[in-house]
Amino acid sequence: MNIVLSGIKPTGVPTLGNYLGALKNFVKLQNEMTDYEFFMFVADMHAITIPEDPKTLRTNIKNLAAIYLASGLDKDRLTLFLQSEVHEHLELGYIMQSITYMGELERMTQYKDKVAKQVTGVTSALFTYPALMAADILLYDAKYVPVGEDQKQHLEITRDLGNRFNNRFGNTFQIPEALVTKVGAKIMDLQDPTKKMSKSGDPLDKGCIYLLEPLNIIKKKIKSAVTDSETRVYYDKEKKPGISNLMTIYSVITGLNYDEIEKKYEGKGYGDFKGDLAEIVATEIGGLQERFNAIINSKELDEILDQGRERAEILARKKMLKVYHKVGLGRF
Ligand code: ATP
Ligand code: LTN
Repeated sequence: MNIVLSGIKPTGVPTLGNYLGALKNFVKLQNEMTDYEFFMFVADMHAITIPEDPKTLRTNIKNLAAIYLASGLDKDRLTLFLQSEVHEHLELGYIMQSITYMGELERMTQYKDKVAKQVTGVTSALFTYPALMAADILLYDAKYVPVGEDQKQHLEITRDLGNRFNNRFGNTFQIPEALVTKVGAKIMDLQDPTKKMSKSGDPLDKGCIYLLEPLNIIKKKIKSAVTDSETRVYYDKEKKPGISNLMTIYSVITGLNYDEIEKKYEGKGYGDFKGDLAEIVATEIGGLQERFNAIINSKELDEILDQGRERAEILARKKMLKVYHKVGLGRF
């Protein structure tokens, strides 16, 4: 059976950007692609590429696993697991590093952005991160990888590495494809719509909506989102990035396209639009929070993660035996 796979790092509390750009899309695909197997993991090994407090990390890991389920994924058709519990990710990550060139890694924009922000203490794991990400995907022969736009470059390097390995050692990996949605692939910060809404930014950022924060705060953040001085609601990403970003959020949640939203708000101002959007987002996130609260301290969450690990391990072990053999490692 073909596999659709994705992962999110447990750095900070997931945002509305993660939900609309990745999680919601994943749920939609799961409902549509009934003859595919779905793998979703918590990319905890990726989280420690930047300094993380152990206690906070553990909480974030558990919360993220519960958020996956609360966002509407069907647990009966899902293999949900923690990256750190399936050791083969690191094994294959190292093999991938052995065929990755320094120059390729130096070109990665996510790395360059993080380095630009961090200045000191940049780790070698942050630099080699794309090799581990390639391993996450190739290990299971995933066919499709739904991600936001920011991850497209990492998918490209994954494809390059898969092809390189196949050419050098013989056919071993399926070459994956990124699945990026047209609308919602990049939700911007509500206070600075030129910047991606990001969970590892400033936790007090008024422009970032966190999935687990109180609904009244979420509403307030939407109502105080930065917009231009015009009042007519219409989409123009270049000239009106603020209102266009809000329209994207509106569109992904309600399913209305930009034209339909423009019509709906003809003759009305930003105030009406923002007020409605605040309610729409609060209802959507409110539902997620209810499901989250029901699952976060249940035994079920642990059971689902155990089953997920077992299923993932079977495929991962089999693939690694093949890889070691192809590369010439071990005593054969
Ligand atoms: P960090 O800030 O820690 O780098 P992040 O918020 O960018 O994290 P990731 O763990 O890197 O989140 O991403 C998880 C998934 O969410 C990826 O598929 C990514 O493309 C998607 N995603 C992240 N931020 C956004 C956003 N603002 N809009 C749409 N999709 C997003
Ligand atoms: N690098 C991704 C998270 C991630 C991922 C993956 C996504 C790690 N491994 C494998 C899809 C498939 C990120 O920063 N969003």
